[in-house]
Formats: sequence, C-alpha cells, structure tokens
Amino acid sequence: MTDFKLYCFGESGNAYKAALMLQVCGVAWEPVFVDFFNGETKTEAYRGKINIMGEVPVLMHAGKTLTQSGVILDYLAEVTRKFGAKSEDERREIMRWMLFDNHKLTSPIASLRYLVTLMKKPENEVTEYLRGRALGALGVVNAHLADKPFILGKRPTIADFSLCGYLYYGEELPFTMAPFTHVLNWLDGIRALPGWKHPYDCMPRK
Ligand SMILES: N[C@@H](CCC(=O)N[C@@H](CS)C(=O)NCC(=O)O)C(=O)O
Repeated sequence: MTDFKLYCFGESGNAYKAALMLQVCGVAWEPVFVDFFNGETKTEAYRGKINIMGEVPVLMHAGKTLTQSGVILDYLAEVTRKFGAKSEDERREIMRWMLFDNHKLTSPIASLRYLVTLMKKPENEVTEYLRGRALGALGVVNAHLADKPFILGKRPTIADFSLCGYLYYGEELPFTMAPFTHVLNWLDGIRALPGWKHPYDCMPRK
C-alpha cells in the first residue's frame, strides 16, 4: 500500500505529467491501470466513481480525489514542497505556462498522435491543422528556452513537467523534434533529474 494512487495508462502523456512528478519527488506511489483503449473512461462506473470528466490522470491521496494534470501537479508541489512556486510571481508564471500547455501544446500533440500513430488514420486537413498548431506551440517553448535551462529559469518546476508530458514518446510523435534544439536540451535536463523514468517504464500498458 502506498499513499498516492494514480489512475493512468502508459500511452497517456497527461497522466505522465503526474507520474513524472511523483517519480522525481521520490515518493512511493502506485499506478492503477485504466483500460482507455477498451473504453473504460467512457463507462458509467468510471465516470460515476472515479472521474465524471472521463479522463486520466486521477490522483487519490489522503481521502482526496484530484483530476486535471495541472491541479494534480499543483497539489503535489504543495504536499511535497518540491518543484512549486517560491513567490506569487512564480505561481502566476507557472500557471501561465501550464494553461498554455493544456490548450496550445498538449492538446494538438495528443490529438495528432492519437489519430496518426495510435489509430493509424490517414493524413487529412484535420491532421494538417493539428500539426501546424503543435509545431507553432513547440516553437514558442523553444524560443522561451533559448536562454534558460528550465521554464522558470535555473530550477525545474511543475510547469516543466506539464509541458514535457508528450515529448518523450520519440518515434510515436508524428513530426520531427530536430529543429527545436532548445527543447531537446531542456528534455535532457529533465531526464537527468534523479527518479526520472520514461512513461512506459513507470505506467502500465495492456
Ligand atoms: N486536461 C486534462 C486532459 C486529460 C486527458 O485528455 N486525458 C486523456 C488521456 S491522455 C483521457 O483520459 N481521455 C479519455 C477520453 O477522452 O475518453 C488533463 O490535463 O488532465
């Protein structure tokens, strides 16, 4: 038994954001496999008892059930006192990047990978649109990281763990990361943190 239970599955970069935080905080945690590809998140049982939004990640801890990766990261920063804000300005800066991540970076990358790589759908105007949005957002993160190793500067925070959620899936990403050299260096910096694991090495898959 561990204190932290994370409902997740290996292919979920959103769940990985929380799993990575748990890993680098060095806390004991237990993954609970959610069978997304067989429709578990759509079931009444899941929506009724686990998450009405029908999504992973879900974190259970100390009698609380938390959903939305950004909320989970914020909660974990508070209870572990690691990788969080040290001032009100930092708190807002973290929120700014996590909101950008959820809307502009993770959203098109996750949808594009789902369609092209996981569902093997042919390229069309939807995938073209999503790729344009994903590459545009990656360009923003790349420019921001041109003069700093982490999103807030010298130290990693939950903003980094949110933004990197989908970026360690390598060949599963249906675009090349090569032009984003600052992003690649930043990913190396996160990978070097003690406790770091690849998504498929810390979350179960069928
Ligand atoms: N904004 C949410 C996104 C969560 C999300 O989209 N999770 C996906 C897996 S990566 C999911 O569970 N989808 C289930 C579904 O759409 O049925 C977060 O950051 O937690």
